[in-house]
Amino acid sequence: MKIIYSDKIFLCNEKFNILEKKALAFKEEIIAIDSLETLQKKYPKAELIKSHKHTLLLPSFINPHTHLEFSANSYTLHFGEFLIWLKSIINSRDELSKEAKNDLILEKLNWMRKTGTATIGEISSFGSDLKPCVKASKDGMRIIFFNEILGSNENQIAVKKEEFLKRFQDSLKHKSDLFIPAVSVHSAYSTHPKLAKFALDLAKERNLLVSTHLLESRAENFWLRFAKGKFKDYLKNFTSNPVPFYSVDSFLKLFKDIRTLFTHCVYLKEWENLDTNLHSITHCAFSNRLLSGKSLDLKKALKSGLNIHLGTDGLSSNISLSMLDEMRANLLIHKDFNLLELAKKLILMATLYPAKALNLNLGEIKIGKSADFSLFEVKECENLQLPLQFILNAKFVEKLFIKGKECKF
Ligand code: MCF
Ligand code: FE
Repeated sequence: MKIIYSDKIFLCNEKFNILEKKALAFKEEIIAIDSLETLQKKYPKAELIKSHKHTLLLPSFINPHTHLEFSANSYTLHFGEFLIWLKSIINSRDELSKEAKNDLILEKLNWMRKTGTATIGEISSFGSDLKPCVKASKDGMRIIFFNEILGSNENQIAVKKEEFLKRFQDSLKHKSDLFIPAVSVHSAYSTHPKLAKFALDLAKERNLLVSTHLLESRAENFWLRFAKGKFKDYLKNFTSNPVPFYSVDSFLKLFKDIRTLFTHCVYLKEWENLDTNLHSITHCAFSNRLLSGKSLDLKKALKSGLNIHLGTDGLSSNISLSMLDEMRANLLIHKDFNLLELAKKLILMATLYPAKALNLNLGEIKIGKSADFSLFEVKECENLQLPLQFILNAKFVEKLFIKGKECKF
């Protein structure tokens, strides 16, 4: 048993309660929340963790959408419009993934932990991120490993299935509490229905989490809704008369009864066709600015009752994998919110909401939840201002705990 004291605690419950001068008693899970004195009396043998600084304790961040295999990108990929980016990533993906060796991915994983993230959802395109992700999970980081399937060529279905299955089975060998194999269907424009069905049947059969990219660009919107636009021109390079594999509705139907994280959704209109219990939206503001030319209407999205949470996407469409940087970007773009209210919401969108989306027993400081939390040094500040001031100023953790164990960086 351990006890940790903090000057301030963000519980990250819906009401966003802030505790002052309280302590947690914890093993792998949070056991009690009370004054330090009471907890020390109740658990006299517990080890006391006390910082000499003025601190804020909050659930560690969950970043449910990364692409670590593209971590070597800077200056390589082209931004400003989706198809320009897509062409550049298709041209450079082999070279970029060769550059993103084990050590670079491990460095990024470690940096994420330093910036307060204990859980990630990694979209694995090739499987070259498997080894470092497994290592990180053994060192104390929770990884949801989404094995990606994609391919549009009818003649390559069998090869693609086999290659996906091999990667999935390789990831399954490492399954543990902190390493969770899952499935990613890349997108409606890139994944043949036979491949999508194959991967989603596997997900249903094994009760796996699923992630997919949806309606992120104007080009994709035009393609799925009207079968025209820049996507059509681009696909004409490969087939004489390309047609979309799905309508928005028929794509959404594939995910019926499957716990799925839909990433981007900036052009989504069919809010009511998503399942509020199982479906959620991963909002990647920075990525949308670089690729999509449009931001998510967060007010409208939240009104739909769906779980909307934050993700950074990869360094293929961002300059940082820190959820704090992503929150700062969000503060700037969602101008139709009260700033102090938005700050609280964004912190929940990096803790409680992604935990719910991934069905994990964490993301909140509450008895019975996994002891996944971080401690940041903060300055004296009134509670009303603290969530905003924390987002504006915080960079690195003082301490990070995952399942009750302190991470060594
Ligand atoms: O989320 C962004 C933008 N949308 C789609 N895909 C990716 C993103 N960042 C990386 N990707 C990867 C994707 O997983 O890029 C490749 C896929 O492997 C595109 S290949 C059509
Ligand atoms: Fe992505």
